Amino acid sequence: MTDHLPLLEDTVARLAHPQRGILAADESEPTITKRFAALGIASTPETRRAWRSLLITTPGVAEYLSGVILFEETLDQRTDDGSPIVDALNALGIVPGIKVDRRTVALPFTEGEKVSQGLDDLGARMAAYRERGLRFAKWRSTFKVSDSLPSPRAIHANAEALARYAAHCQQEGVVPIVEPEVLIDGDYSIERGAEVTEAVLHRVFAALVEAGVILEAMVLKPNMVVAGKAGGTAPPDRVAEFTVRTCLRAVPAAVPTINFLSGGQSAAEATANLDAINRHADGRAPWALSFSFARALQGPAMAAWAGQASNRETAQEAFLDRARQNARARQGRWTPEPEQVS
Ligand code: 5MM
Repeated sequence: MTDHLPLLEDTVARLAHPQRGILAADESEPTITKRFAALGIASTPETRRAWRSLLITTPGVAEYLSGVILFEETLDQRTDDGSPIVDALNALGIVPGIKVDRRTVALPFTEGEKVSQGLDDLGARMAAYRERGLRFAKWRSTFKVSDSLPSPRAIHANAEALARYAAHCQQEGVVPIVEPEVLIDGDYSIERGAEVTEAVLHRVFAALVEAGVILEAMVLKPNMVVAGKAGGTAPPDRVAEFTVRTCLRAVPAAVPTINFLSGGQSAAEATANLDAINRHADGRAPWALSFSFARALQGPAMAAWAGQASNRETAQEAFLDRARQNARARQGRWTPEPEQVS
């Protein structure tokens, strides 16, 4: 049990805000470097700071964001006007959080499957994060799909790690975002994506319950159920049908909010699918169904920015636009933008 229940309840209620979602700005250095490199942007502490400052200081964006997940490096960085980034988020009423899993390593006796690291000293790290004003954390585990993968061994190892992480968080008054990601890579069908996602979620929730995690004080961040990238694109109504069915089968009603990752879908696809999920779930979902996107929120804005200070305003407009569209989609109230006539 934890002495921090009121804090946990307050945080999760703020994160589950009915018109908002979460921005994932927690790419580790190798990941942000890859995203920048694709656009010819150098990855340095200063370019990473400038980018993340641009995002969170976008005028009006607080209307659409309940929380922002940060990467450790950002905790010591400041916005362009000199405010510590955590303080700037708090001033905007956006809950600051932190990614705490560390690099993945190969899991022995599997076909190259991975397990996320970072459990050593996590209790102490969590207490320090709470002292710094961080109210939630995030841990991601990934699952590769083939006809025979993920193996029961990989599902079990990652579910255990997610559960131990979540328990450490709650013991220290930090809300855990639990992120089991069935990867989009591969040529699998949407039916196979549903089968794997359901198996993973069942095992993750069994581990969370065994570890004593308070389901009412967590956020689930899963993949939407889609076909593999090389398996053809399923239309939004199919994605919605399989995603809602899978969640109804595997996610306890005590969980307040499910915030999907975008996982390599285009920004437009992720929004259309989130909207379809909310429309399909209307009246039968016990949880909020929102977003915790990185690429699907940041992608168009990062391309517009291209590392140039002179593009800052255009990039902020693009970011605000994605945030606004996803906030509509998380209410099932999104309408596609009319085609631009040139
Ligand atoms: C799946 O990645 C998470 C959501 O991002 P997308 O919406 O782009 O799929 C994201 O929060 C991710 O966990 C972080 O960017 C950290 O990733 P790395 O690869 O750096 O651990």
